[in-house]
Amino acid sequence: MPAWSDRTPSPQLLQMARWLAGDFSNQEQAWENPPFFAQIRVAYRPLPAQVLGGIGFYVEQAYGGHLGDPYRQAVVELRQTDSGIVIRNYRPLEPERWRGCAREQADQLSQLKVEDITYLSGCDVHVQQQGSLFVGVTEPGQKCCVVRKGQTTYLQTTLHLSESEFCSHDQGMDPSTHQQVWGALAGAFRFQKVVDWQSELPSFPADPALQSPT
Ligand code: CYC
Repeated sequence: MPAWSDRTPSPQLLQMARWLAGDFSNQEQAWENPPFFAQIRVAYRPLPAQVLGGIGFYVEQAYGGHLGDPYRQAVVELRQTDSGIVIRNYRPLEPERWRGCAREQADQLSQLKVEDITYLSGCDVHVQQQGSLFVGVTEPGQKCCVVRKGQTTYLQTTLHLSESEFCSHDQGMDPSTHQQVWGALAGAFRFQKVVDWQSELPSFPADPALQSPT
């Protein structure tokens, strides 16, 4: 059993968490291609270690200029498995209560409990490291159900994360025709980090076998 199996994250998981921790903007892309890409901000705020017992983030997605009114709030948890990294997706039961916690009210995230969020089954993102890139896709099975404007869809998302960019492409697909119903039509959103929060990631004790007794 590797030393990082439960409490201590693997070096790979920590690397991914450091790259993800921050406030991202696609301003460059929005300027280059205004009809297709609205300006969006995505914040991945590290959660204190005790909230999920590992590495997690509180997420807010909002249109630029409307940061106080996010259109999506989520909690994600990074877990190492034998076959790679898995991102588990959760939704806050009372989103209003946590609004603003990605930025100004981040101190309140220490109050977050597992009882405040619900796990979205079928929505895990499976991640593989490919050189200096983490590549993720929704788990197989087309089970990540998203109802939008009364229409049931399944989510198909892809993620590319490097030190300098976070790219994601969320598409809602029709369960019978497999045609895209919602989401970007012109490819992935391309985000650059505008604020870095990696120093807020919880620190984990080194392998106890390497520590001298106190
Ligand atoms: C939904 N986006 C979702 C969902 C997931 C992700 C799992 C479905 C569950 C939910 O509603 O929370 C995406 N999860 C991810 C990604 C990762 C992950 C990318 C890797 C870290 O773990 N999404 C974008 C664009 C924007 C967008 C910037 C425009 C298309 O990346 C929108 N995502 C968006 C919307 C929904 C969504 C509108 C549906 C929310 C709803 O209506 O319920």
